[in-house]
Amino acid sequence: MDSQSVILAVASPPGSAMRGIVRASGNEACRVLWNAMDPDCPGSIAVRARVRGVHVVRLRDPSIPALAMVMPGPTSATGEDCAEIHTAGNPFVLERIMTAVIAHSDGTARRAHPGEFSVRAVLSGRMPIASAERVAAVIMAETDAQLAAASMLQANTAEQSSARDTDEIATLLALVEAGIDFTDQEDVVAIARPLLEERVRSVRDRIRARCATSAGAESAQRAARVVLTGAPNAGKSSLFNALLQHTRVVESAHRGTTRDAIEHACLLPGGIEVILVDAPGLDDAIHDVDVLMQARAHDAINRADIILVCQPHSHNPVPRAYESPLIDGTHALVINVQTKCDTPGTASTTNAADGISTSAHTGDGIAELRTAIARTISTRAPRNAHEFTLGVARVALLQEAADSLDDMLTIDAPELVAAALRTALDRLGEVSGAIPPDDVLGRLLSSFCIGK
Ligand SMILES: Nc1nc2c(ncn2[C@@H]2O[C@H](COP(=O)(O)OP(=O)(O)OP(=O)(O)O)[C@@H](O)[C@H]2O)c(=O)[nH]1
Ligand SMILES: [Mg+2]
Repeated sequence: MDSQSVILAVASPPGSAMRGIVRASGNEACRVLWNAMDPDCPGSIAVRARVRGVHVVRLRDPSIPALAMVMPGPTSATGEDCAEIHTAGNPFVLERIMTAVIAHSDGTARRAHPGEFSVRAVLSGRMPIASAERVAAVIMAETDAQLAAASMLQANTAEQSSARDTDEIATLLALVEAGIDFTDQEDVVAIARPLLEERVRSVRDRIRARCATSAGAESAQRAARVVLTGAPNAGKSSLFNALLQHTRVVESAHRGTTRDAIEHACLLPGGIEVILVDAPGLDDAIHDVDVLMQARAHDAINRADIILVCQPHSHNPVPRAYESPLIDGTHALVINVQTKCDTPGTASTTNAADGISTSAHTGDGIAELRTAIARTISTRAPRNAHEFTLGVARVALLQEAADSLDDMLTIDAPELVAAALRTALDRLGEVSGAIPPDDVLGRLLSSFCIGK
């Protein structure tokens, strides 16, 4: 990761507003921003001299007045010199400023990657990794439940639990190393293998339990996958298009038209974005190509957060629910949908037990179904506060620590046992807030937006 460049980003929200902000961080940040200003104006000279505070300046291109805010390192948010230009919140003007600043920087400045300001803050020790994850979770939150979950990312709880495990592994490592170093001395007894295994198993189980209760954190931070399933010809593709409010997939009277899972982002009431997935109809596979189709359908269901079980509206007074062991076996939430409710001879009902009645042809029930999906997502609350005490990046580190302890249990050579314990110790050290390696930052980066 390049940490020398001055990084630049528009740090105000997209679109027009009263005020727009161009943010810069890096040890040359003040000089780089000064390059884009009228050099003789007193405010610009103060910027160039890295004088902390707010200065009135005039930009060169476009020639407009602006405010420049200077926050010299190491006490700035990123630990480096930070400077901002505050001006009219016009996206075109902000882009012109970005381009001009980069053009006049002699290669010193470049656009920031998503989350790069926060990464620099973590690397300089100005922000613990747990806080960075909290920022990421707040940015990604789309519902009240997710916002509540983000505020539950309690660094201290995670750090306290891992400190106990870290102590135990450090003790075991010391005992194993004592065995290696002093086996020729009578008064130093290496830890007996059965006792070592018992203690390692119990730390590993504690770590795995924490990973399991934190698994909800990831799903709270990404768009939910809403998968349409049911028998061939049930009207899934037509419903998919109706929910999207434009024709995206082929619908036809021919059974088995949809042969692959097709996904598309869909905006629901309340501004909730989901990934809508149209899948092949569930059927007994006969031909080779059908086997592949069914595999795609199964995979889509397994990855679903919400399943729309589609069944054509029944002429019978009590319709039999569509059944599939595959659907029964998932953790996804199920919404039953009765399709084709416009078919002659059927009465339209919106009964929770029978499912929501819809017609892709007349549009009946589509708004209700969109609202029902949005409501289901909003109530997809964390089951308890412990689920959200860790962020995604740290859960991955805990899993690596537990894997390393698993490896240790299969190894006999004391040197390799010590190496496996040390790996577990390192991973736990990273969880408790030591400088994280690049790949952990990479995971964080991918979930941030530019300017943070
Ligand atoms: N009357 C009526 N017909 C519908 C409705 N929705 C779908 N159909 C018809 O039902 C047939 C199957 O529709 P599709 O949407 O392609 O069904 P599907 O479930 O995607 O089918 P496969 O991809 O083969 O599994 C088509 O002839 C559609 O015109 C509806 O709301 N009302
Ligand atoms: Mg289809």
